[in-house]
Amino acid sequence: MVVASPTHQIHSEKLLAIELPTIDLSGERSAVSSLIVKACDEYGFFKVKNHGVPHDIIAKMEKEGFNFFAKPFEEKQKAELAKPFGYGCKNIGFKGDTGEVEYLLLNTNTLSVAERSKTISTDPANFSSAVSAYIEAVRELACELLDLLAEGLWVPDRSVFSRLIRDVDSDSIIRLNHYPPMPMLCQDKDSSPCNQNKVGFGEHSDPQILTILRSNDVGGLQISLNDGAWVPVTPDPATFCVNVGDLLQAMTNGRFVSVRHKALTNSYRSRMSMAYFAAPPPDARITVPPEMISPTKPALYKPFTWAEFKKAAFALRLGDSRLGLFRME
Ligand code: GA4
Repeated sequence: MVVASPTHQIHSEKLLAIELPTIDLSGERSAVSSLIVKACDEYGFFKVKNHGVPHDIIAKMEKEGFNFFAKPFEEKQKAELAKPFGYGCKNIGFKGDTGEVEYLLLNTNTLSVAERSKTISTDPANFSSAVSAYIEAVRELACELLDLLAEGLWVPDRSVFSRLIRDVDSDSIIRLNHYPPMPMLCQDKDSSPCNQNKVGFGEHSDPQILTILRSNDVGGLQISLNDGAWVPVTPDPATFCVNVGDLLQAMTNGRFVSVRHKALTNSYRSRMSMAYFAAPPPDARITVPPEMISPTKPALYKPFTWAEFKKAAFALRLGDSRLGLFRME
């Protein structure tokens, strides 16, 4: 059992530190799949190690990211946000949300990455090959995790979830978030910091199926547990942090919950995270495997397509909950 150990409490916000489950993917398959299901049941968030994504692929991607964010603002703006893809600074989505973050949002389609690279890098071929290699490796990891999930849930159609991601029309995206250092505004008398870390990316859940996140060694990610406590996630560049998205909540008939999370800036150091959001093709119908519906667990959500869900997500604010719109009456 994972035990929550209170470390510090800052002002009125309850802040606990727990270690999320770290799952070793090199373990025995059926044990690994049970651990993943358990982590999704208990937290909706977990870390994976021995994940099979080669270190040099991650390192190249990270280097390209840092090189890009180190450029002067005017240069970065050349990769202008052709909504929704490209470079964005502080503005999130279309409904007025903001945060202390700059980012690059890219479609995972190889041709589109190659085209976009021309405005992002002075060496577009290099940028595009780093991004494509990263996308391919992380997609493989996402599919493997989804297959393990199906196995752990005893769904006979083992590729029921991963098939959506492998589809050539999959709408998966990749996002590099850079949180520049933001000095804290105050320090209380016993010199423990006041809760002045700025919000880099506000509280939200991810709309897609699964998110695979990797960050440098600077913390900032916090997840919300169901009792309302915010839990900082210890950064670990050697692992990927995985979380359930809204669609996986719908596809498991509400068994797994897409957990709300946020990212705060650090006072002294830059945080950079790279998130792969695994999504189905726009016209894919989001349904629940029949084994997950029973007279005692009737269908919670109406069937809908990813395009319909995405439209609803973009019409709402970042922190709004969207699945409620698709609940059965
Ligand atoms: C959250 C997850 C991904 O970063 C993202 C975000 C998207 C955006 O930044 O454009 C959204 C946000 C995210 C959820 C609700 C909508 C859409 C901003 C926003 C207000 C790229 C995504 O797919 O959904």
